[in-house]
Amino acid sequence: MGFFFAISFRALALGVLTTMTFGQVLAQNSQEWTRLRTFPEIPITQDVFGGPLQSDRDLDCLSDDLEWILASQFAPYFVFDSRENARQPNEPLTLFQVHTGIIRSTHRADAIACSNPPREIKIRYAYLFKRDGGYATSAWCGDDHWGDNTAATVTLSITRAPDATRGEIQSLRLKEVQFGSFLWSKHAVRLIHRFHPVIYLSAGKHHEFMAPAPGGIIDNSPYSNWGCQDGVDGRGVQAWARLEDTRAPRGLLNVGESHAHPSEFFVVDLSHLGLAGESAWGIAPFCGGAGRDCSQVVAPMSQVWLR
Ligand SMILES: [Ca+2]
Repeated sequence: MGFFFAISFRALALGVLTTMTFGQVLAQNSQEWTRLRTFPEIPITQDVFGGPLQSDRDLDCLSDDLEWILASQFAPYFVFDSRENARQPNEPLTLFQVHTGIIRSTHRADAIACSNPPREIKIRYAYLFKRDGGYATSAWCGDDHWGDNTAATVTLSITRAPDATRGEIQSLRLKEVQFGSFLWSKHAVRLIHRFHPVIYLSAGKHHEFMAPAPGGIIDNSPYSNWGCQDGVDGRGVQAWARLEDTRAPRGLLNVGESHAHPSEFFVVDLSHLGLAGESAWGIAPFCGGAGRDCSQVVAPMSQVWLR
């Protein structure tokens, strides 16, 4: 249980949105601001999969409380460009999904329903803005519009106990970090406080990068074919992904699984979170709450999530 208490405390501590300067963060955490090559295993000392149905409302064999703890442990840290032109106070709104790939049978006893754990768990973070501000540092590229949803995915590999007979596992290890055009370990990712990927967001477009650009400008954005400039100087606002909100069901921004996300327990209607008329599982283009004025160029929220 020690592991879980420790992680819970950390999760609570990280639930606060902070805005520190680049220099402050570097000064406090310089030894941890590293380019990742290997990653320590996290030992697990109790059963993870299975458990009572009432603690697993999205029917994926993982306790919904543990989903939040895992998501908090790897929650990203955002670094904006100093020329950002569209970020509203407290943005982005970060929703999360912890996905096992299992659909739990509700017709069998608990231990049997989840007796075949997956090899990995994927955590997806979707960060939402009311507006995309366009290529803020580009002379000839615009492309601003209502609504902006972008995602990052952390994959954890699972080691099962040699004598596992039910849902016990032995440890978790970070296997992959993916966002935008980038994938660790193919590309170097930066971590803060050991576990949290740092995501650099370009000015206006909020395109994702694993490091700031030399001189603050990327001449040929990897996110378009038009030679647009992405501004990525890493000298703007910094903010933790905040996975809790008192306006959300159970106070958490968990969206659940595609096959089960009852709205008493998971985020569905985003109107309560400042995005009028939007749903975390919406099938219409995401418009950042703008309704009819939307140009409908952004993917529906339902396409953001793993299934
Ligand atoms: Ca669950």
